[in-house]
Amino acid sequence: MGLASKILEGDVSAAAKLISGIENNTPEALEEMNDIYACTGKAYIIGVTGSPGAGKSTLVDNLISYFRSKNIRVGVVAVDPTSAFTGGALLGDRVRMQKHSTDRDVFIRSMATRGWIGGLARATIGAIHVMDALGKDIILVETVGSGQIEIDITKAADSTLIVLTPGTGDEIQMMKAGILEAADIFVINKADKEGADVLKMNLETMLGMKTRLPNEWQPGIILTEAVHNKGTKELAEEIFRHKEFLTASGELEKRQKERTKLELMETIESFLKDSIHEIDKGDYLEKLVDDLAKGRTNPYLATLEITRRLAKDLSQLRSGNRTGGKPA
Ligand SMILES: Nc1nc2c(ncn2[C@@H]2O[C@H](COP(=O)(O)OP(=O)(O)OP(=O)(O)O)[C@@H](O)[C@H]2O)c(=O)[nH]1
Ligand SMILES: [Mg+2]
Repeated sequence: MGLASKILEGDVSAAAKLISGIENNTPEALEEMNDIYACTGKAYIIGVTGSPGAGKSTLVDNLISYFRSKNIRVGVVAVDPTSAFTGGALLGDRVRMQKHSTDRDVFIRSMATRGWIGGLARATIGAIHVMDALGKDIILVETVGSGQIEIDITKAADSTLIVLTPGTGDEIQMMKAGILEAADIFVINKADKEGADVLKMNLETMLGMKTRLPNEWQPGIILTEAVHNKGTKELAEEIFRHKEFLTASGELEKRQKERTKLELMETIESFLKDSIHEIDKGDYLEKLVDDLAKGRTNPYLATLEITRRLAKDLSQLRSGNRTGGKPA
């Protein structure tokens, strides 16, 4: 039996294997994804982003417990694209979420991304699909909010939570990076620290400056003390309120469409990148680079030549010369 059918029967180790296959971009993984795809699209996806150490994992841990108390099955993808924090964060996540490790209705996966930025959004969406097919109702995606990748990943979520902490000036950095725009719900964590009220006021002012249509979602601001499990219920209720809003307004469908588009673009992009490296098993490219160095061609002419060659390869693929093909 293939991984896909095992996953559809709830096999956790098959799910873990397929996620590794997606990370490594194997042709088998692409085929398995094709097999599970029809059984995805049911889970609700919650993105949790914020600065390193803001308390995202602690919050996620609290939310897992809350959802489990409602008998909701939970998946978690913890993504860390910043290599400097990887070791600590992954270890931290494992320790923090360990209490759920014996619960078979909780599936947690950390994405080891040191030096591996390309394809991150693709692999994350892939992992989401696998967890969805595994029968998870809610999937939480934790990312460090530092740049473009997070903006892409927030596009993949149905509800995006931005976690801020008092006295750090995070909100200014995130506003500059355009991350605040992506928030559906603001979480002010570490509300036990001084400055939570000031941060709340600042956020309200920032939000007040934005003109919204009457039927547009107004991001809520929830205060939490994740280490003391305070504010979890309020946060979960705000997430459900947002979910209802999205469903009633038809926005949920739009977000799902946006996610599919991102997935398609990422998949095609990595397919093409791989195909370029596949051309003539690398030899062709090396010769071209030699020609470039010797001034016999230039990057523009070479690009035209490569794309023509690629088009030829791909048309052969379409006519069945290469079955299966290279994965995305
Ligand atoms: N004082 C205080 N500390 C907190 C609170 N929530 C979390 N912390 C602490 O903040 C530290 C970081 O928490 P994490 O949950 O690992 O934060 P994170 O955002 O997941 O961190 P990275 O994944 O490394 O970016 C831990 O020592 C937590 O105990 C809170 O409400 N108040
Ligand atoms: Mg974390």
